[in-house]
Amino acid sequence: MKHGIYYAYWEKEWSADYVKYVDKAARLGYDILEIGGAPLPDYTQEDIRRLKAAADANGLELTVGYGPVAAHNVGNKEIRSSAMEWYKKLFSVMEKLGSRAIGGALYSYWPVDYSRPIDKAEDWKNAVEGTRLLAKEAAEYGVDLNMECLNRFENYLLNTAAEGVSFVKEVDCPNVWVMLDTFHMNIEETSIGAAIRTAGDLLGHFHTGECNRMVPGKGRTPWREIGEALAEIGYDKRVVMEPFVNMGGQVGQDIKIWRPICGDMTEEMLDRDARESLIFQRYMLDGTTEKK
Ligand SMILES: [Mn+2]
Repeated sequence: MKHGIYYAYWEKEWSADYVKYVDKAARLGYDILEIGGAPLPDYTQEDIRRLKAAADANGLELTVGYGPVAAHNVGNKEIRSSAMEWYKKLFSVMEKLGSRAIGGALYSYWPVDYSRPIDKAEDWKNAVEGTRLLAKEAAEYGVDLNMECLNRFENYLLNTAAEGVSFVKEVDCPNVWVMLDTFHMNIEETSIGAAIRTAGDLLGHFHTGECNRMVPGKGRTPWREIGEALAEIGYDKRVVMEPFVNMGGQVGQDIKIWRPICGDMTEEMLDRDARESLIFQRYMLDGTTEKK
C-alpha cells in the first residue's frame, strides 16, 4: 500500500506550485503527492520538467485529483468534444510527469448545480458513453481513471460503492476503476466495511479523511473496520488522505468550510498533523508504522 496526501490541504485554490508540496510530502514521509488537475494542461515543458525532477529526486509518485468544471463534463454531449480535447492535454502532461492515475467525478462535473432538475437515468446513460470515450483516450497515455463515489450533496450519479461497481461494470474498460472516499462513505453507506468489500477487485483508488474532513485519526471514522475490509479484498494500491481544515478561497467555497475546523492552523501545525496522521493511517490500514 502506498500512502499519499492531497496538496489542497495546505492551499486555498485548485492550483499551486506543486514542487513545494512534493518536497513537503516527501519530508513528512509520504509515498505519493496528489496534485490538482486543473492547471496541468497549460503547463509548459519547463513546468513539467521541474515538477517531474522534484518528484523523481524525492522518489515520490504523483497522482491527480480533479473535480471537473461543468465545461469538462464528458456526460454532456453538447460539450463533450471540447471537454475531451482538454482531457487529452491533461493526459499528455500526466504521461510526461509519470503520473498514471486520476480520480474524481470524471464521469460528471463538480460541484453539481442542483437548481436545475436532475434526470439521473438519462445522465447515467450519457456518463457511461462519455466515460468509455474518455477511457479510450486515457489508455493511449497509460492513465487509469478512478470514478469517485460522492455524497448526495455533491453528485447524484454515483453515491455508493454499489452504484460505482454497476457503473464501472457497464463502462467495461480495463483502465476504469471504482474510487471510494471515507468522508463520502460516512454519509451514504450503511456499512463502510461492506462498501469496501462490494468494490472488491474493482477498487482502484482510496481517499481518506474524517467525517468533518480532518486528517485521519482525529475523528470517529471506523479505521479498524476500514483496515480489515481493505485487507480482506487484498487492496494494495494507493491510499491518499484528503483533509480540508482551513477556510477561504475557492477550495473553502467548494468544500464548504465555514469555520476553521481545527482552529486557525499555521503551516507548521498542518505539517505536524499530516506527519502524525500518516503514522496513524499506516498503522490502521497497513499494519505498520514503517514506510514499505
Ligand atoms: Mn475524495
